[in-house]
Amino acid sequence: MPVVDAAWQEWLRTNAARGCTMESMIEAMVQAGFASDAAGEAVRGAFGATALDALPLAASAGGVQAALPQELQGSQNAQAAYEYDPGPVARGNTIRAFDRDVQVLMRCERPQVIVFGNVLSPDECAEMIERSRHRLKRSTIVDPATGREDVIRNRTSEGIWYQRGEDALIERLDQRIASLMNWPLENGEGLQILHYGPSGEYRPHFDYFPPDQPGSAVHTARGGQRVATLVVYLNDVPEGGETIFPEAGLSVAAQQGGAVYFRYMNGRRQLDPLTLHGGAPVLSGDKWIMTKWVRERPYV
Ligand code: PD2
Ligand code: ZN
Repeated sequence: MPVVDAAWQEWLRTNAARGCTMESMIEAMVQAGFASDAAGEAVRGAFGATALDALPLAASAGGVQAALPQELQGSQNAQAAYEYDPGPVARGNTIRAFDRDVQVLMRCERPQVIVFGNVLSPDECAEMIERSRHRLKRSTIVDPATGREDVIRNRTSEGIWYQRGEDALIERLDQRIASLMNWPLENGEGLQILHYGPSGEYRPHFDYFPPDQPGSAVHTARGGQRVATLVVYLNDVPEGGETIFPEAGLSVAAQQGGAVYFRYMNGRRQLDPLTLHGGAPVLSGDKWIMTKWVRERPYV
């Protein structure tokens, strides 16, 4: 069984500060191999053991936080329930995305998640891997308190950013993705390529910037809040490496050219806590992904 070492303590602190529910954190730790009582103890410790010890651990989603006094509720539960308004992605089982027909393989309404096939061709995937392979740098994570990018063990991957439209291939992919996500091209961040080696993972997190954290303002100053994410899989991962949504009990396998889309900000600017997600540990082979995050306003 894993132990609550410095990396796990950091994970507990960061996710408690980001407004994750206790249940989602316990579930993530159990998925990572902890016994449920050990996970419960660690999570309760992160939320402040003395105040919470008296409270029962409810089994249903949101139960623990719903039972808390107002002053102890996480930022997500203190707000009105997230309203699932219609997302921007086109209906249908095949979507014409700029220059390519993309297959819709699965749609989930709560949270809003769509799994696609055939977003990139095998040649395009190979080209993005090859041009990135020798330029990778260890990935960072945003410290919610300061907004600084730090290397931490919650995210064991290496990555590289491409400027929007920086050459013909990137421009074509940016256009295809903007068309698929049905969101203005200029609201997109540059494409990011990430590589995870054996046992590499990205523990559950939110892609949006927590509004109640002082560090978020640094990031939202340009383009506003993140609205949705598209993760494209550039290779088949033989075992592990799924994109997981622990609150929703969803897991998406990494298959070359496929992608997972999820939307977490609605038209009322609410943020959806059910989009807690992570990259499960790679159990064999390695994993390459390409990520597009889109903002509420032009990202210039
Ligand atoms: O590697 C993934 O599957 C993954 C999962 C969740 C990547 C990210 N989030 C991310 O880069 O934000
Ligand atoms: Zn993410």
